[in-house]
Amino acid sequence: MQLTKDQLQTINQSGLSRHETDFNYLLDKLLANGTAVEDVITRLADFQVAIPSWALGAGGTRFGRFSYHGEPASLEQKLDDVGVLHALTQTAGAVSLHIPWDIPTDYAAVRERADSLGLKFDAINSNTFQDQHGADHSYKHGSLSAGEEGARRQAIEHNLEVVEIGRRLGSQSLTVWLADGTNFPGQRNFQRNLLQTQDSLQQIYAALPDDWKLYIEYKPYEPNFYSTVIQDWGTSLMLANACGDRAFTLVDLGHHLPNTNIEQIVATLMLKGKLGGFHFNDSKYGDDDLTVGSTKPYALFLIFNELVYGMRNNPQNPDLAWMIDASHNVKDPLEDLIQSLEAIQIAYAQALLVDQEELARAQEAHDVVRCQEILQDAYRTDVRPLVQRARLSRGGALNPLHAYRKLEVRNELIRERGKHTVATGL
Ligand code: AOS
Ligand code: ZN
Ligand code: ZN
Repeated sequence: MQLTKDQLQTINQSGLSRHETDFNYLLDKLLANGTAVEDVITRLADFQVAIPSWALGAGGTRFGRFSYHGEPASLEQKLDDVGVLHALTQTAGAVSLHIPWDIPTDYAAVRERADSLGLKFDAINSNTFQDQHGADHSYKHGSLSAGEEGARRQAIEHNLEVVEIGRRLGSQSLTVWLADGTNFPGQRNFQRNLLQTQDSLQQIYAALPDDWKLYIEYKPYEPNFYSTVIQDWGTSLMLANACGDRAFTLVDLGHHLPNTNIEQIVATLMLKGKLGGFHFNDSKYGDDDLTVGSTKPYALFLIFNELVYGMRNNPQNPDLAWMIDASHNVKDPLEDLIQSLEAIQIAYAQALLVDQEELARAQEAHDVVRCQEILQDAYRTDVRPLVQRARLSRGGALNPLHAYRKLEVRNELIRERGKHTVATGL
């Protein structure tokens, strides 16, 4: 299924006059504050977030999975779903694949399909957290950190194959997330595991094409519950430094122990030019992978505030690879992703409204009260008309969720693909 701009324009009609009123009201206020409104809208319109191929079907937990209807069964169908998201939101202009779940059979056809939908291939993901059918070695006791040379070699080679697949699709970065770790004290040797991991990553890094980047994701626990080899941003940064200039740390919002100050991690990494990528989601307890902005929208705003500061002031940090890493157990995956994209755009817009110069002056004067007021003024602004404006400027939907329902996208997908579908992936 493919949505056309004409279809969206027709649906947009009924909401346009309301939008104009809301937009002009906000415009008045922002212009009085000296905000460069056009610039904010351009930045919002340019901001593109990758959709991971594994988030398009229903997720699940180890206790069960409740499937959704009309889920994509092939890589082509996954691209179509991202195409729908992009047509509606104009913010999902990239897809992040996962190998072995998404191995293309016809590369040219896949590239062409993505092209016609306006999609780029962002970071590609390897998988050494599951044993693959017919594999010679098991990852039960580690992959890139494994003591057994055979398992470690197999894991390194898998990553190189993933790079080759990504290269043929036009992707330019590899994300490595390792489940490697232990469940019990004493189970394995911390130092040896870390050294093996460093050596494996260096081998992968050495084989990357010159224009590729390596993103190293960290996570404190799960699936292992006593220790994880790459447990935090410090370990990731250390490994990235041991690899070289094109290796970076990747921050997944759910990969922190409760109350960790993620915005400060972002600031530190950007200052060092080592923040490479970002996985958005939200959580209450752990790596819950819930809809972005559903639980802690203010935290998301504070993170974006540091990202905006970094993007303006840290030329040493490269452009970031943005991705949503979420899982959907009780919602329509596409509706959930639309909500996540909207939450990201809202937080970004709010952060763009922060008057950085005034904040710096208030900080200098130790006016703590004023500092808080400046941040919260921006956070409490209803920026949705700006987000809508950015979307309209690219031919998207005024209200993506409303359009999605009005066009009965899910019913159409069920008609095309059937009711009993199982998406590949997590
Ligand atoms: C796992 O917890 C990580 O968030 C990964 O980024 C990702 O979900 C996984 O690699 C899926 O392939
Ligand atoms: Zn992640
Ligand atoms: Zn995760």
